[in-house]
Amino acid sequence: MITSRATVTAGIFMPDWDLLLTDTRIATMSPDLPDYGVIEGKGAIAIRDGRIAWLGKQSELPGNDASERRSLDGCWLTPALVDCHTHLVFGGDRAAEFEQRLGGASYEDIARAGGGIMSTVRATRSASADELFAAALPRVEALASEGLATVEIKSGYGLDMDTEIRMLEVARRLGRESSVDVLTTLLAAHTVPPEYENDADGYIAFVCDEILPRVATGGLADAVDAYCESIAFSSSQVETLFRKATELGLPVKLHADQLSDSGGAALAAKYNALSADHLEYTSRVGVDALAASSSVAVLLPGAFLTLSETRLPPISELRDKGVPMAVATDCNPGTSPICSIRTAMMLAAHLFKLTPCECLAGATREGARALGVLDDRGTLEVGKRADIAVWAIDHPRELAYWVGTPQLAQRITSGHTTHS
Ligand code: DI6
Ligand code: FE
Repeated sequence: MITSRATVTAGIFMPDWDLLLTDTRIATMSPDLPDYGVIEGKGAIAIRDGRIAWLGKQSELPGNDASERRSLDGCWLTPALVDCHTHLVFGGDRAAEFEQRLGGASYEDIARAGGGIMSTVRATRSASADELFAAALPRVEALASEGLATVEIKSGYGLDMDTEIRMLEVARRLGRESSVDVLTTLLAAHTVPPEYENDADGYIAFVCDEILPRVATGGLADAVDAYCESIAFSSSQVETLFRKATELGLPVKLHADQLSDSGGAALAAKYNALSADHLEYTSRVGVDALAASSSVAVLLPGAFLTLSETRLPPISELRDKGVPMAVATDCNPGTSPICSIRTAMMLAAHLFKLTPCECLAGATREGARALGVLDDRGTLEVGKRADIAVWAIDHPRELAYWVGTPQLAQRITSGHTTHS
C-alpha cells in the first residue's frame, strides 16, 4: 500500500520515507490474520511521520528511498508492548505486609486493620509531586526496557482532592518526560478513606460532585475506574460513579470479581466499560455479559500469584465465547509488586494457561483495545503509530517463555529509536 506523501520523479515512484526497516520477520498481531499475524518470508516496514507507511514482503517493496535504511538481520518485529493496568505512581512500599502475608495474614485482614491500600494512601498523601515522579520514573523506564511503548497509570492512593489530582498530574508528566506514552485513569473509588469512615455513599457523592468534574475539566484522566468488592464499593455505588463518568464523557473500567463474585463483570458490560479487570470469581453470567459487550477481560496474573489465589479466572469460557483477553502487570506495592510486562506474560502462560500467542496478543493488541486505542496502535498495520519492538529471537513464542534475557534489540516509538 502506498500513502500520499510520495513524489514522482521522471515517471519513477519515489516513496518519501523517514525510516525503512529491512531483513526482518514480522508478527503483525493483526486480528485479520491467524495467530501472530505473520508476514511470510523476509519482511520490511517503512515509517513516515511516526506512522507505518508500508509493510509487507520485502520482495514487494514499492521503493527504497528513505532518509535512513536499517537492515535488521532476521530479527522479529512485533508491536511495541502495552501495559493496560498499573498503579505505578505511589509513595512508600509494603514490604513489611509482604512478610506478614507470608506469615499467614490475609490481604483482607491487613486491609481491615488499616494497612493495605490505606498504608499506601498515607505514604502517597505525604509525598510531593516531585517525589512521586522520581519514584515512578524508573518503573516506567523498566517497562520501556522490555519493549513497551504504552502504559496506563491509575490514581487511587490519594482518596482526597489534592492527592488524586497530584497523582494524575504526575502520571501525565511521566508521559511527557519519559519515552513511554501514558494513559491515565481516575481510581478515586479505590477504597473508602478515613474521612468518610462508614459513609461510602458520602464518599462516592464527593467523588461524583467534586473530584470527577475537576478531573474532567482539567483533562487529567482518560478513563474512570472503581474497585467493586466487599472491602471497597458496592455495585450500586459503582453505578452512581459510572453514570456520572458517562455524563462527563469519560469511559469506564472496573476492578471486578477479584476477591469474590460481586457481579462486577456484568456491571462493567452494562456500562460498556473499556475493560473488566481481574475476574477470578466471575460467573458464567458475567462471562456471557462480557461476550455480549465490547469490554475486554484484563487478566492480572501478578496479583493472582501475590495473593496466593487459587480460584482461576474463567479462561476457557472467556476464550470460547470470544471475549478479548488482555494481560497486564497491575504493578502496585500491595498485590502485584511486578514492574515487568514480560513477567506478566510468562505468568499468564503458566498460571492461566494462555497460549504464548494469547500472551503476546494480550500485551499488544488486546491491551490497546482495553485502553480504547486499538485504532492507533497495538498491531503493526499501515496508518498506525510506528511503535515497534525488535527482538533477537527465533520465534515470537519465546516472548512468553523467557524473562530477564536480553532479547530486545531495539524499541521504536512513533518512528524514533529509543532503545538499541
Ligand atoms: N486491586 C488490586 O490488585 C490493587 N487494587 C485493587 O483494587 C491492589 C492495590 C493495593 O493493594 O495497593
Ligand atoms: Fe489493580
